[in-house]
This record gives sequence, structure tokens and C-alpha cells, in this order.
Amino acid sequence: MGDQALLEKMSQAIIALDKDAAIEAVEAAISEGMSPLKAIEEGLQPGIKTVGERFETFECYLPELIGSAQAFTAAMDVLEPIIAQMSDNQKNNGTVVMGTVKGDIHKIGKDIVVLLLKTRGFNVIDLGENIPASEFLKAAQKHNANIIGLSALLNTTMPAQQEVINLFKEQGIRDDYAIMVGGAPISQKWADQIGADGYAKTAEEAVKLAFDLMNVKTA
Ligand code: B12
Repeated sequence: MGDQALLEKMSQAIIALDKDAAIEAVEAAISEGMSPLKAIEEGLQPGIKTVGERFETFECYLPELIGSAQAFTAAMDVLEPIIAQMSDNQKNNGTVVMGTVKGDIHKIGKDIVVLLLKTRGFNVIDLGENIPASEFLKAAQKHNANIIGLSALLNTTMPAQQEVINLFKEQGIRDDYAIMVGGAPISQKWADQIGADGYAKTAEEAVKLAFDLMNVKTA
């Protein structure tokens, strides 16, 4: 089966909320030599995006959102160990504290960013989801972080990114860390508005950004 057909199968499996089909499709893609990143970005992500759009237009409801997330996660469970094997464990390119901000439990995108950062030699402290500003601060200090990564998927939780930045400012430690923001509703404009150091649209761009931020820091 060609790449295009396999990618389509992945996407359809996520839309059909079919875990087994999602696993089968990524396993087939890997055995045919497809890169796991391509499978995520061009197969799984378009599927979950479609489900999100259908949810927005009331063509489907919360159970479908949950089902598609479960199928996505099942496929990621197959891909994760393969990506981990590609890891650059020899280097320590910097320490990143990552989490999804308070009030927000979306984790899939944040987890992909964490995974890719790890494979590219970053030490990542993943705080998880629904993380208050104070926890980001505590972790940044405890782990002597270089970069703080804030994920937000809801319009209503975007301001929580700002809260983190404000807290760091209040404590007089804002300039000790580079703060990057991301998530579907986030834009460069928003990042500029809240005074973040960077924004990235995809996980791969997030890794590039992390390298850029480290260069700035070490310059
Ligand atoms: C799956 C999903 C869920 C799942 C989440 C499961 C989980 N454990 O993660 C569940 C069912 C729990 C859920 C719940 C809700 N959801 Co929801 N969900 C989605 C959906 C369909 C996909 C999100 C996703 O995983 N995308 C795939 C990943 C790979 O993409 P990503 O998250 O954008 O991440 C990429 C980039 O953004 C970037 N990135 C991400 N984080 C970071 C961080 C940094 C630092 C950087 C640099 C980059 C970066 O890299 C990632 C990889 O490329 C989206 C639709 C969409 N288009 O986003 C809706 C969506 C986000 N959800 C939405 C809503 C409304 C909700 C609920 C309020 C629904 C409800 N009525 O209860 C609740 C909120 C719960 C809460 N308090 O958080 C809306 C939000 C609208 C808005 N803009 O405010 C969306 C957009 C759907 C829609 N079109 O209406 N959801």
C-alpha cells in the first residue's frame, strides 16, 4: 500500500474512533518504512482535526471527541517507543519544563512536543495537564530550567499562559527563563501580546524554537 493510502487509513481510523484500525494503520506504515513523524503529522493529526471541526459544527459531540482522542493515543503508544529509539541521549541541550495550563486537560499535542524535545536531547520535565502558574514556577526553580513550555487548547485557558508570565515577572525572575507558548488557538500575535519569548505551530517547529531559545540564552 502506498504512503498516501496509509495516511488516509490513519486519518479515517481516528475519524471512525476505531482504536484497532488506528493501531493497524500505523503498524502497517512503520513496517513499510514510513517515518513515525510523518504518520503523526500527515495521518493522525488531520483525522483528529476533522473530528474537532465536526464538533464545532455540532456534527458530533463530546463522546466522539473522547473516542478520537483514545484512538489517537492508542496509535501514539505504537509510535512512541519507535521515536524514543531515535533519541539523542548523549546530549543535554537544555532543560524544559512543560505543561498544559490551568483549567485545560488537553494533552495530546503537549505530549508530542515533549516526545520530540526528548528525542532531540532536551531534558524535559512534563508537569502534565491543568497546571497552575505556581507549579510552573516551582518546577522551573527546582529543575533549574532553561525553557518553560505552556500549552493551551481553549480560548478560555489562553489567559492562564499570561498568568504564568505575570507570576514570573512578579517574582523578578522572568528573564531567567525563556517562555514558549503553543496550542491550536495560540498565534504569534498572542505570544507577542503576553510577552512570551516564542510561539510554534507544530511540534517540529517547537523543537526548532527550543534550539533557537537556547542559542539566545547561551549567546
Ligand atoms: C481531543 C480533543 C479533546 C479531548 C482531549 C483529550 C486529551 N487527553 O488530550 C477531550 C475530549 C478531553 C476534550 C475536551 C474538551 N474540549 Co477539546 N478538543 C480536542 C480536539 C478534537 C483535538 C485536540 C488535539 O489533541 N489535537 C491534536 C494535537 C496534536 O494538536 P495540538 O493540541 O494543537 O498540538 C500541536 C500544536 O498546537 C503544538 N503545541 C501544542 N502544545 C504546545 C505547547 C508549546 C509550548 C508549543 C511550542 C507548541 C505546542 O504542537 C502540537 C503538535 O504539532 C480539538 C480540536 C482541535 N482542532 O484542536 C478540540 C478542542 C480543542 N476542544 C474544544 C472544546 C470546546 C473542549 C471542551 C470545552 C468540550 C466540552 N464541552 O466539554 C472540553 C474542555 C476540557 C478542558 N477543561 O480542557 C474546542 C476549543 C475551542 C476553543 N478554541 O476554545 C476544540 C478546538 C474543538 C472545537 N473545534 O470546538 N477535547
